[in-house]
Amino acid sequence: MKTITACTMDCGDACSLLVDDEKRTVRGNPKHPFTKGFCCKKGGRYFERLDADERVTEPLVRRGGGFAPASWDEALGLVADKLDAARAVPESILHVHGHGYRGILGMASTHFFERLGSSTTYGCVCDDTGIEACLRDFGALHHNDPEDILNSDRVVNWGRDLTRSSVHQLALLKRARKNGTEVLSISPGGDGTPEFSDVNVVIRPGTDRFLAAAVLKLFLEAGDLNPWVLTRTANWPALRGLVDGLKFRELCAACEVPPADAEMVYEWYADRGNVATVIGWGLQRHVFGGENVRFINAVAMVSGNVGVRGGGAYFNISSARNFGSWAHLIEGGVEPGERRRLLLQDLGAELRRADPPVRFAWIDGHNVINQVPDSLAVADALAAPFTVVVDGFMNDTAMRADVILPPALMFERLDVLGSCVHNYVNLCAPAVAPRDQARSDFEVLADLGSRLREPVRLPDQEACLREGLKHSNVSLDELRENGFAKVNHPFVAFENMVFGHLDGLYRFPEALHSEPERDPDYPLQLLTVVRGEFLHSQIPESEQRGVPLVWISKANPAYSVLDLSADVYLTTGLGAMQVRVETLDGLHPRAVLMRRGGWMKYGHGANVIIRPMNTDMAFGTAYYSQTCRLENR
Ligand SMILES: Nc1nc2c(c(=O)[nH]1)N[C@H]1C(S)=C(S)[C@@H](COP(=O)(O)OP(=O)(O)OC[C@H]3O[C@@H](n4cnc5c(=O)[nH]c(N)nc54)[C@H](O)[C@@H]3O)O[C@H]1N2
Ligand SMILES: Nc1nc2c(c(=O)[nH]1)N[C@H]1C(S)=C(S)[C@@H](COP(=O)(O)OP(=O)(O)OC[C@H]3O[C@@H](n4cnc5c(=O)[nH]c(N)nc54)[C@H](O)[C@@H]3O)O[C@H]1N2
Ligand SMILES: [Mo]
Repeated sequence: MKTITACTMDCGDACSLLVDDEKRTVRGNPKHPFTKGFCCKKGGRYFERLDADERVTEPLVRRGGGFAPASWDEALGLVADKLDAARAVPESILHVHGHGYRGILGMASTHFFERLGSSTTYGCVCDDTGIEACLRDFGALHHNDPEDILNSDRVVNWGRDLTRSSVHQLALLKRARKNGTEVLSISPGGDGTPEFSDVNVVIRPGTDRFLAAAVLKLFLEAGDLNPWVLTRTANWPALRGLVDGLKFRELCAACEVPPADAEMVYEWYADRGNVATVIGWGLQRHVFGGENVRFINAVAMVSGNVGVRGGGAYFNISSARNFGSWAHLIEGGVEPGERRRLLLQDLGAELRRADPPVRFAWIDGHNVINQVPDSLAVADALAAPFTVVVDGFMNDTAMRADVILPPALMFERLDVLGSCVHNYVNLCAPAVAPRDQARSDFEVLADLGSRLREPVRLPDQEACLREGLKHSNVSLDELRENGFAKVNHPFVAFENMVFGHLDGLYRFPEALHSEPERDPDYPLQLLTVVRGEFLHSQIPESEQRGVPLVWISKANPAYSVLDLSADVYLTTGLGAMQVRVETLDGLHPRAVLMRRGGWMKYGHGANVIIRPMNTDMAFGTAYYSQTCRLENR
């Protein structure tokens, strides 16, 4: 039987899918206006993950040096006892939830642990830096409908590798190009952007704000600014004063973009017609990532391309924006209030410092040891508490748990979810039975809650879904009928230049920070970017054998001195890992490119040598500001 269901992976495309339970095949739903009948490799091959030999499909409890299978009754009984004991000091309980699964029901663990008054995390490993930047500028998180890119005369893509991160946006852009839309991409190179771009500009990683400021400088010098646009801003004089004081050549030098290229970017924005600005997530994973996004938004604004068809600045929308909370339907536990929060991207040190110490940790949908900086510190610190990991794979986090609980994965469980790119909401209907003993996270928590000495009772799933959808124009019945529905949002965001701030005006950034000096001991910069075939660390173990690969340009200063036939090490202030080096044309000479998500247990975990560093906004993680060197030893 074919079921209309949807992908719940952490990806903006949020595909509507047709799953055949007998043939165990996945296809894009042809009726879905965004998914249009195709899906990416990760989704298309998901049965390989569901059926993998290496999948954990029964509860496992640590005994001695290893794990022993246990019944749910035994495993949850043990967990309930530990949780009951820890509840005397609610802060000694820690909940860590990642990006492994999303949805209305996917909020269950967040709400459940809030009712226990547990500690939780703050800060972000993904996109909050850019989101905060957009909130400061626009006052709200909206962008034009993705289909509006078809109305653009030109697209300036600041660092989004659509060939890997979004096959459907890529398809839209290809359609636009057939109709004459031109695309200019700005990135450190070595990515898939040339496949969909007419022109590529190579930039020093982390420095887009200087290129954007150089473009603003040229707008000021040309002097033909749109007065209407400026009246829609609260602080134009501050930005003008700032940019007046900057020198075009120095700005170009700071981002290592030739002045002629910066002039070209200016012309792309200044010419007749509408320009859409696409902003990737990579450029906000730097210490001044937020400022990078704000200066790019400023270019979109000053050039008159915000609030118009064919224009707009696309960073993100919130995938949860169409849903209300159902947390108030839970019975038992404490009323939601202030909680202790540990900084996610420095979790190792935060756990070491925590007072009262964490005695019980629940980790779900997050290969946290692998994905946050200083993986070894996180692994060490998680050895002390009783740790429950809800995951279907024996990854770097699960292998250090005291109890592993096997979740039903996508296609095996129900949920409703949205997208951070488009405005459709999808029903993720169960299309196959959960394998072996796997149970949905929701059911696991409902069962656990009822076993506690003072129970915490989750409502039934249907009630949660209906409550979650209450404030949207979408009903659960409609979703059951079609598999998806579009939520009403304006096609053009901030039309007539009315912004989300109370006064309706736009806000420019008022400071431009210099890039930190290059460290002579670590003159290169490590970019740990997404890989096309897999999501984050959800990589089959068989793909992780041997020494991990990094790429550099032949113009990289390390290239001429390295002996590539001998062992090569990628070294940072935190440690070293052995790598293989290949060359890649077009990559910035100081960049070392690595595809992220490989596991520490195979020597592929880049976060072992990445230091916790904050970005400038929302406690984001500055992974890409990690400096490094390559050496033979
Ligand atoms: N196949 C696949 N798709 C995914 C994911 C996945 O793991 N696999 N993950 C999903 C998630 S959660 C996310 S957040 C997104 C990430 O999607 P992207 O933003 O596309 O990718 P990142 O790897 O985060 O960022 C790397 C990109 O940013 C560019 N870049 C890096 N630094 C800079 C800079 O300073 N300036 C400029 N201009 N460009 C820079 C790099 O050239 C690279 O193309 O992808 C989503 N989609
Ligand atoms: N070095 C470096 N590290 C990075 C980044 C970087 O740029 N550089 N980028 C970061 C980014 S953008 C992100 S979004 C994060 C992602 O980091 P994570 O949120 O840790 O993402 P995954 O590695 O995909 O791990 C998710 C886990 O959830 C599990 N899972 C899947 N479905 C379910 C389910 O239904 N229930 C449960 N309980 N578990 C499930 C999967 O098996 C997987 O082990 O990583 C960040 N890490
Ligand atoms: Mo992400």
